[in-house]
This record gives sequence, structure tokens and C-alpha cells, in this order.
Amino acid sequence: MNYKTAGESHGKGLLAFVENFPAGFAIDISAIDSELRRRQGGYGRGGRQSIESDSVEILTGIWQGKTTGSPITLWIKNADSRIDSTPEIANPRPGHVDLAGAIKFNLPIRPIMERASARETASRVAAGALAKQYLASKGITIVGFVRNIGDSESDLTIEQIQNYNREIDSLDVNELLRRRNRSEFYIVRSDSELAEWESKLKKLINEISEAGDSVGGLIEARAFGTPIGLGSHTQWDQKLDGNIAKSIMSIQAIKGVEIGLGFNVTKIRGSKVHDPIEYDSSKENSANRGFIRRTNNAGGIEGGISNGQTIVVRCAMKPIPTMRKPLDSINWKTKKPQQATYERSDVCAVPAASVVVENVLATTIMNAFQMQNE
Ligand code: EPS
Repeated sequence: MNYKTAGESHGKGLLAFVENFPAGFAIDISAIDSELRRRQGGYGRGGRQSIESDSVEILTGIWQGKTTGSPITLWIKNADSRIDSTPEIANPRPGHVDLAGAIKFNLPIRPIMERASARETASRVAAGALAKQYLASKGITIVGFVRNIGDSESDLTIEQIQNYNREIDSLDVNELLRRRNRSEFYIVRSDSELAEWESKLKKLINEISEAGDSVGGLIEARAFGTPIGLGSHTQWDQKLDGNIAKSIMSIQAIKGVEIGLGFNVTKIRGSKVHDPIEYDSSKENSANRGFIRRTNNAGGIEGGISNGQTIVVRCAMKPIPTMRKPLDSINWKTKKPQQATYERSDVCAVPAASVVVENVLATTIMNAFQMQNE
């Protein structure tokens, strides 16, 4: 399965063009719509989400509710469709595509940022929601959630953070989903801690909003039920971790991707990083042939191949560069110093981005699954 997207933030709408989706597969459109709704949610979103109520229309590739093997075209209409009358961005925003894009394409900033806008991720979520349906039929479930927003963990001890890491590792897919789905921030804190964490994060985002600033965060996604053997060590572009990193890093505002222990491997000795191998003869006939691991520091991938453990991916989202209190910039035409242009934006889009990460990971894993099995 592979896909491309098209569309602008204030154009007619967003499109995903999906190829190589297997034929004869019954598609649940309401499941795609519910992912689109989740993407629009999360505390800290801007005014646009109260204008849009994203839902998908399938234009091609489905016959009597089932896929035909032909390209599938997914269409999400924009309510706020006014691209030709949107004002020009006079002063490029540091951290946004504005400056590099306008110079590269020799165009004003507006047409550049219209395509770069994170509204494009609605297309990716729609394509990913299709992939998730396919993966579910193979026993694979992907869950994206928010690990942290801004410096909200700065008052915790290292021990508290490690305990929380262990708590997340111990959650099965159903509990992870249950916790995530009842949180306005898509966090997975326990029932007794949720209210406290949500009010802490609300306070943080409100303060940042009042200061005219923005905030990023850490997102995690886990793929449960992935078999051994997705991806290959034999060629660089078939390595599963490489393909995950590429697809996740391509999401707007993502600046870092890690798998398993990730960047922490730099601080820990090899003897504590790698996951010892044990043998359990009672599991001889299972997919792992009895070879078991008690830890999963590798995050489910070794040598570019899935090893049958849960795949654990984390990524860093930067604060959104459009800020009510803008940074210094230069007027695009007059070349005089001015503050960067401000227009409606999110203060915190980390919860929304966790929905995007989940669905993008689904497309990458589906692709690897098909390479292996079809
Ligand atoms: C977004 C819609 C956009 C932005 C946001 C993502 O809507 P508008 O520009 O009309 O307010 O809110 O995009 C950005 C934060 C950005 O920097 O481009 C959406 O639907 O996700």
C-alpha cells in the first residue's frame, strides 16, 4: 500500500490517493470519520477546528462497500475554503516553511504555506485509517498517544519517570486504548492520576496561550501484534526502522524520531541496552520458535526486521511556529525588520499529532506487512 496526498489548507479540500490496497476488503467509512474527528480534537487547538467537521467521501476504488484493488481516492472537503482571498503572509515566520519555500519556488509565501499546513495531515489520517482496518484483520493494532507536553514532567524525579515508563510497558493494547480514549489530551495516565495530569496540562497550555506562545511535546505509538519478519536487513530502503523514521519524520513539526530506548542508548552500557535471549520449550511451536525476550529495549526491531515484540516509536514535536507574540522577521517585500506575521493557529497540537503519528505508522507497517506476505 502506498499513498500520496493533495490539497491546500484553505483550498476546496484534501485528497489521499491510495494504491495497492488489496481487493475484496470491506471498508468501514465511519471508522475513518472517527479518526478524522479525533485528529480535530485535543486541548489547545485553534479556531479552525470549530469551523470544520471533517468526514471522508470515497470517490474511487470501492464497489458495494468493498475495495476493488483499484486506486482508492479519499476526499475531505474544507468548509473554510477561500484560498484565493486569503491575505498574503507579509513577514515570514521563523520555524515555518515560509522563507525557504518562497525562495525555492520563487512565489509569494501564501501558496507555499497553504500546502505545508498541517491540515494536510487529515489526508494522511484518512489513508492510515484504511491501513488500520487492514492491519486489524491481521491481528495488528496501533495506538498513538501523548507522552508529555512541554516541560510538564520537569518537577518529577528520575525514579517517577522510570516508574511511569514501566507502567506504560505493562499495559496491554486494550488498557492503553481505554486510557487514551478517555483523555482530552490523549494521555494514558491511570484513573487515579488522570484528573491531576489533565488540570496540570490545561494550566500549562493556558499559560502558554496567554503569553502568546506555543508548545510542543513527546508522542508515542505502539504497534501490537506485529509478526516477526517485517522489513529486511538486506537493503537499506527495506529496513523497517528506516521506513518508520522516514514516514514519521515527514509529519509536520516532527523534529526527532526514536525506536525503543532511542536516544537513551547513548548513555547506557551495551550490557544494559540489549535484550537477552531465553528459550522456553513450551513455546517451541509458536511464531518465535520458543526464543523469548523479557525486555524490549530494541522497541521491537533489530537489524531493520521486526522481532515479534511490540514496536515502540516515539517522536518529538516542536512548538507550532505561528505565535500570537511573534518573533523578529523581515518584511518579504520592503526588507525592513518587522515581527513575523500572525494568523489563527494552534497553541498546542501535540494530541492531534499523536493521531497523525498512529495513522502514518499504520501505513508504513501495512506496507511492510504486504511486502512480506502478499
Ligand atoms: C490545521 C488547520 C490550519 C491550522 C493548522 C492545522 O487551519 P487555519 O490555518 O485555517 O487556522 O490551524 O496548521 C498549522 C498549525 C500550521 O502551522 O500550518 C488542521 O486542520 O490541522
